[in-house]
Amino acid sequence: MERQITASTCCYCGVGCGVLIEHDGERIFGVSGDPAHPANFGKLCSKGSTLHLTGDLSARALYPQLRLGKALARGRTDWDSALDHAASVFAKTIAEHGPDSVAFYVSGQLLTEDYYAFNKLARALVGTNNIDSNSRLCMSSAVVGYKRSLGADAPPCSYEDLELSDCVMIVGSNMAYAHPVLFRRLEEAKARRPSMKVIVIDPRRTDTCDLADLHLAILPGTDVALFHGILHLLLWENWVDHDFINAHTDGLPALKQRVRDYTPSMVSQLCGISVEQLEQCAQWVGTSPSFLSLWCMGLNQSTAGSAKNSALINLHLVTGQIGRPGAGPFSLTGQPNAMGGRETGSLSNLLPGHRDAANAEHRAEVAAYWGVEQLPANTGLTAIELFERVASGQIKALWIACTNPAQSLPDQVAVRAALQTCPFVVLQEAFHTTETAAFADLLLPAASWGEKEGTVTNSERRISHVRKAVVAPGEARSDWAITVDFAQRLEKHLRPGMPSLFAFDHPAQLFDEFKYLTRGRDLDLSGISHALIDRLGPQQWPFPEGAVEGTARLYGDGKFPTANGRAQFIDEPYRAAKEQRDARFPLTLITGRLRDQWHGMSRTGTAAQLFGHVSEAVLSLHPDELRRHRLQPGDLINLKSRRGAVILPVSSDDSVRPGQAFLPMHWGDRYLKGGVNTLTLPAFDPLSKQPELKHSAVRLEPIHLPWHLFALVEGDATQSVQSHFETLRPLCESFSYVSLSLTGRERPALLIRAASAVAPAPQLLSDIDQCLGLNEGPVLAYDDPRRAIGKRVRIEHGRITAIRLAGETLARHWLQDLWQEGRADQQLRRWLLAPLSAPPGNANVPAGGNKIVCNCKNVSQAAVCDAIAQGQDLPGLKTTLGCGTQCGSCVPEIKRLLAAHTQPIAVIA
Ligand SMILES: Nc1nc2c(c(=O)[nH]1)N[C@H]1C(S)=C(S)[C@@H](COP(=O)(O)OP(=O)(O)OC[C@H]3O[C@@H](n4cnc5c(=O)[nH]c(N)nc54)[C@H](O)[C@@H]3O)O[C@H]1N2
Ligand SMILES: Nc1nc2c(c(=O)[nH]1)N[C@H]1C(S)=C(S)[C@@H](COP(=O)(O)OP(=O)(O)OC[C@H]3O[C@@H](n4cnc5c(=O)[nH]c(N)nc54)[C@H](O)[C@@H]3O)O[C@H]1N2
Ligand code: SF4
Ligand SMILES: [Mo]
Repeated sequence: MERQITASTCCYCGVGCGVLIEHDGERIFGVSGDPAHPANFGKLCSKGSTLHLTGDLSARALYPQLRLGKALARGRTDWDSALDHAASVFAKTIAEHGPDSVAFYVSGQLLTEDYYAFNKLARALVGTNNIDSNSRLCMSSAVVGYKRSLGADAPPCSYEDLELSDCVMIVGSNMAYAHPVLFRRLEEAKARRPSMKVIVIDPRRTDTCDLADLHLAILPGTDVALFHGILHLLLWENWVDHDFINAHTDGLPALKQRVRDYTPSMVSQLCGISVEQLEQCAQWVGTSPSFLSLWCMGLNQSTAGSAKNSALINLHLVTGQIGRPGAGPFSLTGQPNAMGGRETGSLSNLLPGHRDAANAEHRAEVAAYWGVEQLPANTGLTAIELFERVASGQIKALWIACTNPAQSLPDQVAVRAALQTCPFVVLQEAFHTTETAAFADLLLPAASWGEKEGTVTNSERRISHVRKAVVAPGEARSDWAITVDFAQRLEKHLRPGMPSLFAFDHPAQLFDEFKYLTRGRDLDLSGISHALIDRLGPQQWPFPEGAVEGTARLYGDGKFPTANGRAQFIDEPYRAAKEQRDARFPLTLITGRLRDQWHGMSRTGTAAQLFGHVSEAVLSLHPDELRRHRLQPGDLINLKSRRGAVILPVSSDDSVRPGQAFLPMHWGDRYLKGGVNTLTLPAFDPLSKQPELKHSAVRLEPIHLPWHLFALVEGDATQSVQSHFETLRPLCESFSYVSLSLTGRERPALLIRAASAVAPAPQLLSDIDQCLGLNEGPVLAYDDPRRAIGKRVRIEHGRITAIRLAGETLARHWLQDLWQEGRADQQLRRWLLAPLSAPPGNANVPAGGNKIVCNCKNVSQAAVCDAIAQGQDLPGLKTTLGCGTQCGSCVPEIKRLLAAHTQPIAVIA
């Protein structure tokens, strides 16, 4: 087929950018930003613009696979056998143990049509409310916040409001990394109108702070105290909108009583900021003509997540800063279709159309629409509770789709044990490589981005059409189709002879059935269809039938979807995070995102160039903390929490405050033995049930692992990097520290670092060598078994293609540089054949300077620093090096390097 362009939507974050996919119907060649899409107007970030480089076929799930016993390996099967088997196991389980003995755990990365099919399957056919989504880890506190304060789960703002606002408060959001294109829009707006005030509230000094007029580095978990402290000052200074309060709100008197105690001095102490900073913040919030807040996981992922959301919305209500251009409480959604999940009611406590499962009237409405007698009244399980019930044996069949719980849920030791004991685990996945895949009894290959059709709703309530460009690889099928096919088979067991509830042949039919469940409700989107979006472009709800355009802003008339039409001030006390640091666990571990990786990295982890920015799992600590623990950057430590331990290197990073540590959430067990969520705790918010993934108490323990391994192997036509990954990762299991990543750009390679207390059995090393291609052929080797030192390098056509150092790995940076430069000179050969472990000369500089700052133009930190040292400014750097000229994701970091030029910068080793 000829090359063509299909307009679709990026599959990563909730900004929901439009992408143009260049393809030939079978392969995708490139992506670019869609200039016509109102979320991004042609821009893409470093992740969106590299979509075509991800998704290596050898990592994809291609065929259904089934195993008939936990001890057995999965074997290939066909779709009919797979789904018939699943239907009979589910039917038998339901017959023997009731509908609440099965559960569905789904994802904000499903499309609205997929979500709707799953929800109908669980509630109408199976008759259980046990359907929850990874949005429980992500947005559920925002859902509670909006519903309690404003009456409905609807972010009332538009992206345009970021550009129109006079004061933007970014709290618990690192939008420079997590919502980059929106951050670009904010950067441009502030450049045009420097009087706009930007406040960032984050314990860490993130790249987002680059735009901040004021950064409040509050102590983790103290947001409610801060918001109450701001409210105290707003009331004291009379920076409030009495008319709005009187006409449109309830509940201020009780809250006033409460915040009387949140004096500036008390709040400044609790939050670890100065009184002046607090006052400045309150003044801008209270006196700016328009005030907008943007927030994300720093508020939601907390045992006080609901209270944090409400306390922030209180500030908007007291100032009347809602329903106007540039104003409002604007929750940024994480996943591309976090909103669609909420609209279709795919959290256990919800029902389609922003209804509640606990509300009998709501249940009756939906049951009538679906043509079933009733919907289940039993309370459904939320994510954490659901996995607890899997562990205790109550859930006997679990269907997981489009999420990787063996990586992303907290308290992984317990989660993996639960998955291991569950009699029947189905996993509907696009990639066979995920941590959860190991636990699947039935693996169903799903079509993924570029291969499937449906809709998603972004943070500003805008519904976009996700269009299919290419055919899915192997036998992978669209999620809605898998779900509908399974449901039809299950119906034969559960509703024999009755008309099907799942007569869908196309995702547009699912959308059309769903949309009438929103009619007359706050989110009424009954006027939207796939065809309408194709005609008019992506639209914001509410968009009732007969409307000609969507709705940019809610609550402009001061009427709220509550019983009496008034918004509600919510009065909640400040409660500290569940796990406080103490003498035994003296550090607070914060987790969060990296710029160029997506969650468990099943997709981004297939593109070597996305490791250029951060190459491996390291724990970030303030330099004082390193000194206190007598650590050097790069030293391995044992990081322990009350639930588990992970061994990894430390780095010096003064963007983290002393007493805290930061670890990216991406590194699961595949990349870092144990994975980050071995450490995190399952405690959750009492209302939203969202777990506190952001904070856990940890300590550093010294660890002595004198035996080290370093390996690098290039992928080639016979063996891709991914297949090297799959064969080598299990071989490393016996080492104490294991870290895998990719490196390179044109020639991607797998990198392995490992360490253990003693040298492994020679057989293991020889097995590893065999997988690395270092057991035969053009290999130079030196082994000193007495000192347990071994080095092997494969040289083909004058270039290094594989490296393995064992015992000591002092020469790894030098060798990696030689590999990268494609050099294999006499010096290397001499070194290889000598009993030396250190590299020749003083070549052993840490690879910190190799860090790629600009991924689009492949510009390293070293190159940027050199140019800065020669006097270049930002425009100069852009002209000479090209960095920051494409997606712009690296501009905040370049500005930081420029600012740090006068003082030494912290290099991550
Ligand atoms: N590059 C990239 N982008 C993504 C994703 C990704 O995986 N990679 N995932 C998407 C998803 S699903 C989500 S949910 C979003 C998440 O987007 P964000 O929430 O913006 O990202 P995080 O890094 O998880 O957390 C944000 C910040 O919260 C801060 N924080 C921690 N504790 C507190 C606290 O107590 N109070 C305050 N005020 N701040 C605190 C952290 O230091 C961190 O900088 O990103 C989306 N975008
Ligand atoms: N410590 C810590 N843990 C966290 C967080 C944190 O900040 N800190 N953040 C939490 C948050 S906010 C979130 S959203 C979660 C995310 O956690 P997960 O949901 O586990 O994250 P992903 O890796 O995106 O999982 C999505 C899976 O779907 C697969 N997939 C991709 N496309 C398709 C498709 O079209 N169909 C199907 N069926 N599968 C597909 C991908 O290969 C991937 O394995 O992590 C949570 N965990
Ligand atoms: S900001 Fe980046 S990751 Fe998010 S939708 Fe846009 S291109 Fe995709
Ligand atoms: Mo998320």
